[in-house]
Parts: sequence; structure tokens; C-alpha cells
Amino acid sequence: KEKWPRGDEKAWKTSMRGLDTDIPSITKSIVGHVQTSLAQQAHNLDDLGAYQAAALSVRDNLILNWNETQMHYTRKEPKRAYYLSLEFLMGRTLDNALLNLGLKPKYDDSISQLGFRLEDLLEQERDAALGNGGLGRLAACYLDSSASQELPVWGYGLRYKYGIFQQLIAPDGSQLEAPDPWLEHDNPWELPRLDVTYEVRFYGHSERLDNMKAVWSGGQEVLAMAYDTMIPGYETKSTNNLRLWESKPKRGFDLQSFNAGDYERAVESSNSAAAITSVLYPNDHTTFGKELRLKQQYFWTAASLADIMRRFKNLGKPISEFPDYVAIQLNDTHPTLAIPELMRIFVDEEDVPWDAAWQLVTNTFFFTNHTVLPEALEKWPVPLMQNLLPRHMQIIFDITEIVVSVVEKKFPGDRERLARMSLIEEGYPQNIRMANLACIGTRKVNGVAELHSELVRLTIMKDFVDLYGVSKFSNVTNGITPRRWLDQCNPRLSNLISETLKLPKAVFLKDLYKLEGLLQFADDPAFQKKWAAVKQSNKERLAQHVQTTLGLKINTHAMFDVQIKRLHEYKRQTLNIMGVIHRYLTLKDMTPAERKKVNPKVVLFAGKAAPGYYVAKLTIRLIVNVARIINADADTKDYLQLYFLPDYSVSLAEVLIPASDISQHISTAGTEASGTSNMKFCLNGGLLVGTVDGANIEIAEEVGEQNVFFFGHLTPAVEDLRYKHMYHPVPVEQKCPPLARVLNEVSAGRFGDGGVYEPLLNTIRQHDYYLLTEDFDSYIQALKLVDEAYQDRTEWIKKSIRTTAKMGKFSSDRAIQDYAQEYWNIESTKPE
Ligand code: T68
Repeated sequence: KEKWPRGDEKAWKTSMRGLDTDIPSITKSIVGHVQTSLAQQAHNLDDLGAYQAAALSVRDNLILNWNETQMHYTRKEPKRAYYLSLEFLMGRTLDNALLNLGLKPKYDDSISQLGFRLEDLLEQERDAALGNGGLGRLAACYLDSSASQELPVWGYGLRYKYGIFQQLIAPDGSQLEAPDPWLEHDNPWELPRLDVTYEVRFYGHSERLDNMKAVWSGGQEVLAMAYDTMIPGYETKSTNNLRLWESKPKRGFDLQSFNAGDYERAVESSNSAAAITSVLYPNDHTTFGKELRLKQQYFWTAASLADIMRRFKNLGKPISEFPDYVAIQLNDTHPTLAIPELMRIFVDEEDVPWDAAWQLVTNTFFFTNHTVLPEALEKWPVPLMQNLLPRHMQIIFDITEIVVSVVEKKFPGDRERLARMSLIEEGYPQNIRMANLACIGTRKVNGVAELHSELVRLTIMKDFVDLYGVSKFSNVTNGITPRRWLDQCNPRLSNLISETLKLPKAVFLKDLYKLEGLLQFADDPAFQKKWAAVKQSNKERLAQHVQTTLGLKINTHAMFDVQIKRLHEYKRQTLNIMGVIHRYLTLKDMTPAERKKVNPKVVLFAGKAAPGYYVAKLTIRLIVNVARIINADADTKDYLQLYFLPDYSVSLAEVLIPASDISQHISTAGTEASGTSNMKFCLNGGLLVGTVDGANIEIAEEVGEQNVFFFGHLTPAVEDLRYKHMYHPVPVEQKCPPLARVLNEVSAGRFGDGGVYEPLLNTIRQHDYYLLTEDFDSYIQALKLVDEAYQDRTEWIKKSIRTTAKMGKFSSDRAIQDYAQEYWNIESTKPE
């Protein structure tokens, strides 16, 4: 063995840096970074520079903890889990890192000494927005919880040069997209790993040998380079890693071996190596079958598995022990190619017999499904796969043989069943069903809320439940990290809770069930007053933010009613805007004296639409234009205000959520797998208006139905209603006159642009697939109950307190414990 350390051991030992944890060393470290890392000086330092210096100083601390944690893992050799997600919606890092390190007050002091304000510096940071929505943000919460519970978990993803597009609103109210160059100002939170690179092959040809082996050669090779982001745990040294891959051209790129067609394509800029990780695809809940997207998926899974394999091999264990050291969670079907890729590695490179390899693979992977919407289930055309990944196509065909033989054995002669379960969907072209592959190639499959997991078993995975038994299919209800979604976004509330429960924050931020202690204060008028004051100051903070960023003036004495999420027909922002219009028309019908009795309300929307999703974009346009009319109407503007806040992001959510009185989660029953912002609102004392869907149901179970506003048809009714709409359509005028009135006002041009909204209105008038006409009446009724409940402010505050108090279950710590114990079989371990 090599001598370690090299050179003079004493020189090493006496020179090792420790953490900067006292104010003088923090200040010294920040100033040091200003001088050397930034090459700036006190006289020309602005907020951005000061942010960068502070970030680099915090990063030094994170790196020291990270080094220790990773060294500990290397020595201890625990089983590790890897979370493969094409999206990590991290948001900002500085504030979170300071809170997790417990150094926020000290940095605050130090930064003030240097003549800056920490809160200004925090605003300098750009969001890391490498995700579309819930799925990506869930991955970020899970990393926080894994590190906080000292679990050996790494994330693997892609380092997109451009994250989710920036949303602008055009003068006519429609959405415009601009690129998100988030790396423009340099990203202090990542460490480029020039020495961690792997070659990834595309195209070429695969020649079968005997023993199910093959040799894959030729084609295009690109380089994957690692960038590491430190993931600090809360109040622990444990600091995990998020490894993101960047694609780069490999030198000595062999264009010679391309056939003419491939050569053409290789020189197209969109297909060049660097293009692979250039941009996050902004489509959620639809698949487009674009080659570049498949390239991203393979590039990422191949690099991640090569890295995992190298780490495993360093242990010097026999390959048969792979699943004893490695668990891999597939976040949706996006990383499903990891299944044939690991088979390729085992069979072609490690000489493992096919059947043994299949055993190892299926004991390594776990699969989380996030949707049952049919249009969202990933499928890839066989010809595309064949061309891009010829070896994987062979392996997928070979895995299909496994499916055929087990199904044939259990259900002899049941050809229809076999056709449904096959990895290959017949058609022109044939398609590969990634969800089937993900199911067959994994040890367990889970949905993300009880109802959703049940629907997974009853619909998309039904045949597989028959085959494998129900125990393979279970549930892990999603969760959110209370560090970011309580303490960081709502410090006033976490301070109040800490003071009231006489507990250090860390106690309930690590064990969210401790919030139940608040129940005994729900009836205490002094506490209620403080609780209401926190909500009020969060409304003012939001109003201030909107005033400075958009120049709009929000009435902070109104009820705040918020819907923030991706725009999608199934999420029914349309129902909400139709409800707003209905409220407006009702106000207009009233006399001034009647209006005076109405409690003022501010309705806030935010969310992005996929750039190609016409109806969703039209919904944004309608909201913006309705807002213009309503907010300018002297009769009603004191009672109803409506805003669409552009460019929704994690950072905007952090300001919006603590300010809400109610939030809307109003998907057609059975369509929203879980939802996670519903949990965030409730944790911050906002009440929920929602359908009986996703995690809304479990929230109501916890807080009691009397504290939520449920409406709408239930899941079992949906299918029949859709059938009726298809075959026995009833005009909206008959079915739901109040809604018909709203639709007609929009059609008639009351909110401008007469005619342009017809395609949107027709989705309701014609099939009404998402059943707005069925739920509109009960929706309006629920909103009426909200208004009535809000009149009795004391009762309202009690509901709000009780809601927060019962959010224990929705900590992502609970969810991660579930994965760690029931799926990955990993244990906590920390450096001492
Ligand atoms: C969401 N899915 C679910 N998908 O809609 C939501 N899809 O109910 C759930 O709470 C959340 O996942 C976490 O489980 C998504 O966010 C996507 O963003 C997405 C992205 C690409 C392709 C498909």
C-alpha cells in the first residue's frame, strides 16, 4: 500500500483547515474570497460580489463536511442508495445551507459588519431550476431528507446549461418563453470533477456472440463529466452528493465509421455532443419521442451506472453481492434504460450469465410512478431505439422473452394479456413501453399517494399485479422538507412555534409530528393573535415583493386565495378562472350596499405552460386579461383582485405559500397523483380547497374533514361521467347555467379578444374530458363555504393552527425513512 499522507505528515496535520464557525473567521473567509477568488476589493464590491464571496465561504464549510462524509462512506462501506432523476428542482442554496449548518445568525452579523445585508445577498442568487414541477422538487426534498437523516444517498442527474424556460407575459397576455441561462454568473455550489469522466456510446452496431453476449462498437462516443453539488444535512456534518453530468465531445471523434446518413446527422449542431445536456425538456405529462430526449436519458443512465459500478468495484467484492451494496431508485420511467444498461454491463463486460444478471438487476432497482394519465406514459419507437442504441434494443427484445415465458406459464394461451404486458406495443412503428420495462426490471413499484398507488394497481399495472402478486406494488406518500418549507420560507412562523412549544426549532424540524403540540394552543386567544399576525406579515412581505418586482399593489387586508402549479387541463386552472369570473359577475349584480358585506379576496395564479401546449397557454392569456378588467373595475376592485404572477419558481413559491389563506388543488378526481404544494400550504397554515384526489385525501385524514373544503365528484364516478359526456352529451346551458353564463361572457368578448378563447371554451362545451361542468356547482358551493368560514376569523385561525399541527406525516423525512427501510435496506451512518 502507498504511504499516506505523502511527504511530511506533521506539515499536513498542522495545516488542515477546520470549519469557520466564529464571526471573526467567517468575516476573514468572506474577505479572503473577495480578495483572491473574485479579485475584487472593498471599494468595488457590489451585492452580487458580496453574495459570491459569502457563498464561496459557506461552500468551504460544506466541502469540509462533504469530504469527511464521503471518506467515512469509503471506509465504512455501507450499502448505498442512488436516486436517479432527470430533474432536481433545487431553487436557491445559500439560505438553506446557512440554516442547515446552523450558521445563519453568524453570517448575518459578519455580513452586516462588512456593510451588506444578508437578505439582499440572498436575493442575488439565481434559482437552480433543473426541473418542471412536483417530480423535480420532490427529488430535491428527498436529497435534503436523506442528508439530514445521515443516510448514504447520492442523487444522479443532468447538468442542463439551460433550466426550465423563463416565462414572460406578452402585451396581449400570452406566455412567451426565454432561455434560463442560470450558469451565466458562475455557480459557486458546484465542483467540476475533471477527473470523473466516462465515455458514452451512441449508434454503431451490436454483434451477438454466444451466451446472450454481444459486442457493441462503432458509432459516436461522447464524454460525460461530473459536477458535484454538496447536499448538507440539517444539524449534522453529513453532507451528501448530487452528481450531475455534462456532455462534452470526445477528442478523436471517429466520423469515419459513420455511414452516410449518420454522418449527416453527426454534423448537425442539435446532435453534437454538447447539445445533449444543453436544455431541460419543458414538457411534463406528455411524451414527444424526440431523439435528443432519448439521448439525454441514455447518456445520464450510462454515466451514472459506470460511476456506480466503479465505486462498487473498488470494494473488491464479488459481483454477486452488487445488490447488497447498491440500491437504485428510478424516479419515473425517465431512467428506465438503466435496466438494459446494467444488463449490458453485467453480461457483455463482466461475463455474468444472463439469468444471474437478471436476478442481480431486478434486485437492484426500484421504480416510482408519478402519473396514471395515459398520454404521460413513456413510449419509444423501436426504430429510434434500434438506431441509437442497437445493443439495448437486443436486450429489450431478450427481456421481452422473459415476460413471454412467465406470462405463458401462468396464463397459458391468454394472448390478449400477453399483448398488453409485452414490452413491445404493436403498431407502425412498434413502440417500447417503458413503464412495463420499469415494472419488470425492478424489485418494487410504488405510487406517490394512497389513492394513486391504488389506481396504479387497478389500471396501468393491473396485469402485473396478477402476475407478481400485490406485494410488489405499494405506496410511499410524498413529503416535503420542513427545513425549506417551514423554517426557511416562514421564519416568523417557525419562531412562533418554537417559542410556543418551548422547543428548539431543531426538535420539530427533525420530527414534524412534534407540531401536534400546537393543538393545545389552538383555543388560546393570545396565541391566535400571534398566529394571525404572522400570516398578516407574510401577506405584506408578498405584497412588497409584488410591488417591487411587478409594480402592482395588492390589498393585504383581503383573503389570499392561491393556485400555483404547472398549467394543465387536468389541474383545472380553467375551473378556477371560471369561478373568478362567476364571482365577478355576482359582485356586479349586487348593489353597493350588498357588496359592502363581501369579504375582499385576492386571487393569485402562477405557473408555466409547456411551450407547445396551446390550451394551457390560452388559459394563461385568459387569466391575465380577466385580471385587467376586474382590477380596473371601480365597482368591484375593492372586493376582488386577480393577479397572474409571471415566471413561477421555487423562490416565488417561498414567498407565496406563507401568505396564503387558502390554496386550490382542484384536479379532476383520480388525475393528480399526489401533489406536494398542498402539503406546503397546509404546513404554513393555509387551508385547502380541493377535490378528493391525490394527497388531499390524506391531508384531510390528518387534519379532519371539517378543516378542508372538499368538493366535486369522486374517482369512481369519473369514468361513467366521461362515458356519458361522450355518448349522451348535454349542452352546458342545461347542465350548468351559471357556468354557461361565464362561458358566454368570455365568448362575447367581455374580457377582450373576442373569439380567441373559443378553443379553450370548446374543451368544456364539447367533450369536457376534465368534467368542469360536473364539478362547477359544488366548486362554487365550496368557495361560498370558504367565505362564510372566513367571516368567523377566530374559528378560521383555529382551523389554520390545527392544520399546521397535523402536518407531521408529510415531512419528506418520513417518506425517505420508508424508502430506506422498506425498499433500499440502507442505514444511517455518520462521520464522527
Ligand atoms: C408530479 N409529476 C405529479 N411530472 O403530477 C404530482 N413528467 O401529482 C406529484 O405530486 C409529483 O409528481 C411528485 O410525485 C410531475 O411533476 C413531471 O414534472 C414530468 C416531467 C417530465 C416528464 C413527465
